[in-house]
Order: sequence, then C-alpha cells, then structure tokens
Amino acid sequence: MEQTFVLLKPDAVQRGLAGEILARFERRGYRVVALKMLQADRELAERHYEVHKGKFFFEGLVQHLTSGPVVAMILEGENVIQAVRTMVGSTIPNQAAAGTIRGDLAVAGLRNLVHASDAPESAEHEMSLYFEDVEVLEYQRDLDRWVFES
Ligand code: FUP
Repeated sequence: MEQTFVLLKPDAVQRGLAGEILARFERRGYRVVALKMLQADRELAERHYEVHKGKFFFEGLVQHLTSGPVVAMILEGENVIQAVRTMVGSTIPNQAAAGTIRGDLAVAGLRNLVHASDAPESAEHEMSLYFEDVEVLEYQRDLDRWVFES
C-alpha cells in the first residue's frame, strides 16, 4: 500500500485548520499511520526544502516553516501520493481550484497551509526526516474491513 508524507504548516495550525484538513484526508478514506505535532528547527526545515536551496524564495520558506508548530503525518492508501496532491491543489493559493484545500482555505503566496510529497522518492525521504520507523503504525486488516467495507 502506498504512503505519503503531509505537513500542516504553521499557518494551518495558527489558523486552527489542522482538524479540518486532517478530516478531509480521513473522510476520503486514507489511513493516518503516523501523526505528531512538533516545532521544526532550521536544520530540519533546510533539509525538508533542500531541493529549493539557492532559490530566491528558500529563506522565506525556511522562516515560515520554523515560525510555529506544525503537524506531520503519514497517510496510507491506494494512489495516495497523487490523490493527496490533487486534494491539496496548486502551489499558489489564488490559482488553486475550489474544492481543494488551498483553493478553499488559503489566499496568499507562501502561506499555502500544506506540504505533500510529490513522488515516491520524496515521500520516502520526507517520512524519514520527520518519523522514526517505530512511529509508523500498522492496522489490523480485520478492522480495515469493518471500517471501510461493511
Ligand atoms: P508544492 O509542492 O505545491 O508545495 O510547491 P513546491 O514544492 O514547488 O514549493 C514549495 C514551497 O515553496 C511552496 F509552499 C511555496 C514556495 N514557493 C515560493 O514561495 N515561490 C516559488 O516560486 C515556488 C515555491
């Protein structure tokens, strides 16, 4: 089963939208297999966004990510990487489609509420930045059937 990494950025937490955003993923049917709130330090933020190192917006991105508590999670499900990207919407909130998280809940450039991995390799890398293996939980298949198939 595919897994992806999602980070609710400080603007999401400060605006009290963490529950609303998490609920969208749950309602869709993705399983939360790891979840925690934390304060990212500069080292973690720089490693998270290392593909953007050297770009003009890198410093602002790091500043934003470290500006307050974030909620990190791993979601599991069929085709979850692509599907969650679609649910999150376009990077620039005012271009994001209505119905997406950014299109419904965000308005401005850097403050786009959510990060979600864009490929299996980045998902793997980002999960390992934020979580130890033991923090990623397994669910019983029996329970799965009860929740999603009954
Ligand atoms: P996304 O995958 O939609 O989060 O977007 P990117 O990975 O391309 O960008 C990561 C973050 O950099 C975004 F949250 C917004 C920020 N960014 C800028 O501020 N300016 C840019 O030109 C591109 C991205």
